Amino acid sequence: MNNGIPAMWMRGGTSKGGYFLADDLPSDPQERDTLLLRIMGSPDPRQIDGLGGAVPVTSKVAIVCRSSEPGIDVDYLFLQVFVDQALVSDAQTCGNILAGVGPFAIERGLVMTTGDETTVRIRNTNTGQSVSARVQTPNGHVTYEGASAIDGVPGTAAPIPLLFSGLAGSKCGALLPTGNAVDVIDGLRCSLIDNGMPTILIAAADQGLSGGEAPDDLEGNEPLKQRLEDIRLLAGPMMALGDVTAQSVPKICLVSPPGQGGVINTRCFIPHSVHRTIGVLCAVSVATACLLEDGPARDVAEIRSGEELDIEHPGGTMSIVLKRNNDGVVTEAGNCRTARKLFDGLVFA
Ligand code: NQM
Repeated sequence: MNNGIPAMWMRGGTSKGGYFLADDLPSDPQERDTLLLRIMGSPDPRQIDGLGGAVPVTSKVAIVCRSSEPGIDVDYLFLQVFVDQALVSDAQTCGNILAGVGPFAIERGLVMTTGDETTVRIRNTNTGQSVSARVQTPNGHVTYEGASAIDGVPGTAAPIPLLFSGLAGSKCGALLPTGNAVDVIDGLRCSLIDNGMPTILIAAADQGLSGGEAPDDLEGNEPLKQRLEDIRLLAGPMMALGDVTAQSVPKICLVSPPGQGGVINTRCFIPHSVHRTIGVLCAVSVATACLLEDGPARDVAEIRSGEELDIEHPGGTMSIVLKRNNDGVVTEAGNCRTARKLFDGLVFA
């Protein structure tokens, strides 16, 4: 390992992290995690001795290999490397880092291009869900340049449309793990939902908030953070996640009426720092909660006709397309991301 480990650093959506071929990392999970902590510089709030960016969304890892699953090109394992704890968790996936998986798989020769656009079929091994990613490949090469903008990232880049299926109950076994659209936890109305990301929805108004607060203000509100963590720890077993003290799921999302023409406004705790935008699958779970018959999201959502739901967040809006069957059940979800190759080389541990 002293000779360096092949790694590609990429921005995927509004996240950033290291992309590795599975064969380039130790197969023993404990050995692998020790190495990844060292590469990221964790535990340390500044990650000064590593490549992590000192916040959860820049301390992420994708491990990719060819898939043995029929109809799937590559398997993607997502790992969250905690910033200030010696913890690496596979308990969640990440739809933002996912945006880089298709380009990475093509760049590493795991998938051949098929024309100006190449569809990469990806299985997320954290959850078993599958997703197809459409990557721009003019002249047989991945291009990162293009005209698509996503809120939370300056400038424009090539679009990478993602289409997810089989999301319901990704970690909790059911879309509504308690069977209810609303549960009351310690006197607070919550929706516990998992359409790709285990998420607890709480009305911002129930915490005496407008929902438009800046992430730094929410992060500085210690009584609020403690209250939300208490709720999260109670919700973990109810969501079939067990003791979630050392897990990055469930996320907590404060919801409020939209203010920018979207469907709903959000502030997400992931789970202890506040997201500057929103996770892709967290947004899918929030969008799905807007369509439930009851709950904090439904109470404030302004649903318009059509399949597209714009989820407002501190950095703008994220558009989620939900496809429903004749019974109104969400069967597929779509979102467009972008990605950028930042660095390809060897990382030393
Ligand atoms: O929900 C952050 C992110 C995410 C997760 C987090 C994500 C998703 O924005 O799909 O992308 O919730 O830890 O990178």
